[in-house]
Amino acid sequence: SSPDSDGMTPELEKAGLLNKTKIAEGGRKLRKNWNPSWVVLVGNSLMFFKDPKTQNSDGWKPGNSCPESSVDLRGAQLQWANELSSKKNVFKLRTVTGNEFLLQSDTDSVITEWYSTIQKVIYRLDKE
Ligand code: I3P
Repeated sequence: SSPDSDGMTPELEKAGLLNKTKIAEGGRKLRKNWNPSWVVLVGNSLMFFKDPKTQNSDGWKPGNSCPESSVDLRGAQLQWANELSSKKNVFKLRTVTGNEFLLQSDTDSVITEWYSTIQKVIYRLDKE
């Protein structure tokens, strides 16, 4: 049987390595601290894992390790934000709770794919 034969496990949309910094918590501005993060988009959630080396690229294994943090994409806002960084290919994700993250990749195709995939999930949730 498939790993999701009960239909209860949310679908893995995308996973990969991005540079990440949180820039606001509950609307309060934070000091930037860029770090590589293993980012996993599953169901309505974007999850950030600390150590990319403990993850495998071909899948998301629940119980493998604990996400460092998790973002609910319902009502979230996504926008390109190259003016907010000296780095290229930066977008900003803002949650309904006022948490803001910058995500970045030096590879153009990687960041555009992440942007459109996250945007698709946000649109889907808006319509529900
Ligand atoms: C910050 C660090 C960040 C930089 C940020 C600096 O300095 O260099 O990488 O953001 O610029 O303030 P520090 O390590 O002393 O905190 P970018 O790489 O995104 O440009 P900023 O203050 O203009 O956001």
